[in-house]
Formats: sequence, structure tokens, C-alpha cells
Amino acid sequence: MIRDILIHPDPRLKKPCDPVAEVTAELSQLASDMLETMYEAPGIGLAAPQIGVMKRMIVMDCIKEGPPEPMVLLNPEVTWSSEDLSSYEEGCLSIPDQYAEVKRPAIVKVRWMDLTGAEQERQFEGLWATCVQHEIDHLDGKLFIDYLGPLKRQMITRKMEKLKRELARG
Ligand code: K1U
Ligand code: ZN
Repeated sequence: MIRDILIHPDPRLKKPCDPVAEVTAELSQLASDMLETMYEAPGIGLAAPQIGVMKRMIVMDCIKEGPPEPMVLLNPEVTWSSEDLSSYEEGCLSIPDQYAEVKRPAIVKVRWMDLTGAEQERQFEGLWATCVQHEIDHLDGKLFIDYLGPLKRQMITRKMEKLKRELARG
């Protein structure tokens, strides 16, 4: 089922999320809904709070060509970050049509629980590294615009407030 994506500003996008305690059938269904919602948007990642679910859960697929590589990460944690930074023009499905350069560690190691309840750890590079850090930020109530200066952040927030008023009017 495709879920509605929250648009900034929304208090749920600013709150830290709760850890996932166990994998249940409901959680597996949520993962499937999140992947469907991400592919339909389209996007390369999605975090549970973006659909109003305050759980530490993200989905990603950064493959541009070739067979899809969907990933579901529960309770993801960065365990190591490179000193080397890389800059990428980021977007966000909760801040439509707004993009800005954000500098983040170029390589990160992330540990998480998968949908079988097993612990996983992997190194991410390139777009995958940018995306996993962007999604983990969502779980901590942080948006990519929080890395920008106050003027640029305020300008984007005002545009989003206007968009939400227009969407509400129908
Ligand atoms: O978390 C999100 O809001 C999803 C976001 C992830 C992201 C994008 C760019 C850098 C870091 C994280 C998106 O997917 S925005 C849409 C997007 O980037 C895209 C859409 C279609 C094709 C390719 C990319
Ligand atoms: Zn985002």
C-alpha cells in the first residue's frame, strides 16, 4: 500500500524515533509499504517518520541501472565514518523540488537488524553512503536543510509552507 509522505514543516519530522524491539508481521508489511511508496515517489530512500511512523526503520535502493537492490534497515547505527568528506546535491521527498549541496563523510560503516532479526554490518560508499546518512538523520529528527545557513533554510521552509497551504486548498 502506498502511504502519504509528510511534507516539512511537520512536528513528526523533527522528533527522534523509537527503536524497533522485534520483527513482526506488521513490521514486514510496513517495510513493504515503505518500499512501494519509495519506488512510486520516486526516491532512493525513505525513513519511517516520513510516513508518520515513529520507528527507527529505513528503506533504500540507490541502483540507477540494472536489477533493483531494495534494502530494509532496522535500528541502523553508523559505527565508523571516514575523515574524507563528499559533497552531494541532496533532495528529500518531504521537501519536494528543493536541492542543496551537503557535505558528509564519504564512507560509513553501518550496523542494523534485518527483517529476519539478524544483525548486519556493511560499508557504504558513494550515493549509498550519502543516502544512508540522510535516512538515519530522519530517525533523529534532522533534515538536510539543517546543514544549510539560516537564510536558505528559512527560504525553503517558507516555500514548503506555501506548498502545504496550496495542497490543503486542493
Ligand atoms: O529521504 C528521502 O527524502 C528520500 C531522498 C533520499 C536522498 C536523495 C538524495 C540524496 C540523499 C538522500 C530521495 O530519494 S529524493 C529523490 C531522489 O533523489 C531521486 C529520485 C529519483 C531518481 C533518483 C533520485
Ligand atoms: Zn529526506
